[in-house]
Amino acid sequence: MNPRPLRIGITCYPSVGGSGILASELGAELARRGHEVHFISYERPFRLPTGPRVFFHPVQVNGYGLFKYPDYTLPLSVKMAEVSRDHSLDVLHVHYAVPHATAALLACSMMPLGRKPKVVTTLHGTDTTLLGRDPGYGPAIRHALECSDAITTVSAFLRDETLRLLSVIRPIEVIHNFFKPGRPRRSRLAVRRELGLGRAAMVLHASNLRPGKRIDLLLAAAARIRPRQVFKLVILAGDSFAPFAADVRRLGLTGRVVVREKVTDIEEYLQAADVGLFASDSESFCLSILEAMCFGCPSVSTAVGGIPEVVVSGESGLLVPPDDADALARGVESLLQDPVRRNELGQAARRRARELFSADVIVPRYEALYRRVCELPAPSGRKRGSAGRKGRLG
Ligand code: GMT
Repeated sequence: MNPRPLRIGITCYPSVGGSGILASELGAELARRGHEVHFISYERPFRLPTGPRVFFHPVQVNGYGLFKYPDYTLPLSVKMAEVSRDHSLDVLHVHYAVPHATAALLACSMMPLGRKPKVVTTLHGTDTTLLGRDPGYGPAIRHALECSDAITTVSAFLRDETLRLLSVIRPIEVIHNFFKPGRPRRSRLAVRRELGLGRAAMVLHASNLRPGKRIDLLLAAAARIRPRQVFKLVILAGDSFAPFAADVRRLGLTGRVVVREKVTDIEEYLQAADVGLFASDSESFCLSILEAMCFGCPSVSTAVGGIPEVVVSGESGLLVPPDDADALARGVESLLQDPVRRNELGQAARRRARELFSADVIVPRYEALYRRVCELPAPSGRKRGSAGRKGRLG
């Protein structure tokens, strides 16, 4: 007998950012698998598709005159409790601990006994590595984690950092991120034409441009790639690129850097990319590298945080030490000069993405986790708590 579908509440940051993208994709995949998914946030997540069994519940934030800072946590918790009650949610799955995990616990304490949903908290990165160190946040994050019914992290690196920085004594399950590429609507040629690439190779960077992405280092590396005329750096920016325009001019990169801001049809650009370039100084996973891998595009990246779990250097991409513009530039040059090797790394990257970080591998792990915390039977043919393949790295 097939077990009943689940009713899952998901809260994430709806703005451009890996945690919101992952949460949206997960919600869409869960709905496709027959579950009912309720997104609760201040805005509809930007990559959340419309479709059956996907609902969005906006949280209204009021700026009362008395408040110097508007409060989001309380109205979020009230909305979480309301949706949990009205839709008999089994699980509240919060992405990024602050303030979502605290709001979920508060919501549960507003619910009558026997009707409280289980709380699953997924840590994505700076909720541990930055806020976890902050004495104004750390104790509240630790408390929320200790009180969650399950904790997951998107990499083993982030699990270890969470144990180290927050001294959490609960088990933490590593469930890596996944990406399910959509079908590009335009051809590779049409996109290359739009970008004005001519015969140049396309070096791709996609990020929200936050300080940790080290756009300064990225541009410095691009300025050292020789010969210059063989490539263009295409930056898919989740935020305004204007603050970096002067650096582009100063480094003599005008005409070599093409920027597209707030792109939603990312697949169109990914299919056209030859090499990814990432200069981050901290990254729990780096979803953008995985997105490129799915299109057979190998990346040159700094070997920081969880990135070595995503890319095996020399096999499915190239990793170089952090803060080293020369090493990044040499890495890109080596792949531009050797299309055969570039293609081999790209194919290996695509295989690795499919085998370890695809929706078919990762989503069943979340389903199994939900059923486990809810003490519901697993689908027949699978052992309880072990649904889905455990990734080699899991
Ligand atoms: O933690 C953050 O800085 C925000 C977050 C986001 O929403 O973009 O990024 C993190 O989560 C992504 C999805 O799991 C990961 O791919 C990013 O590596 C991670 N960022 C950091 O760890 C700095």
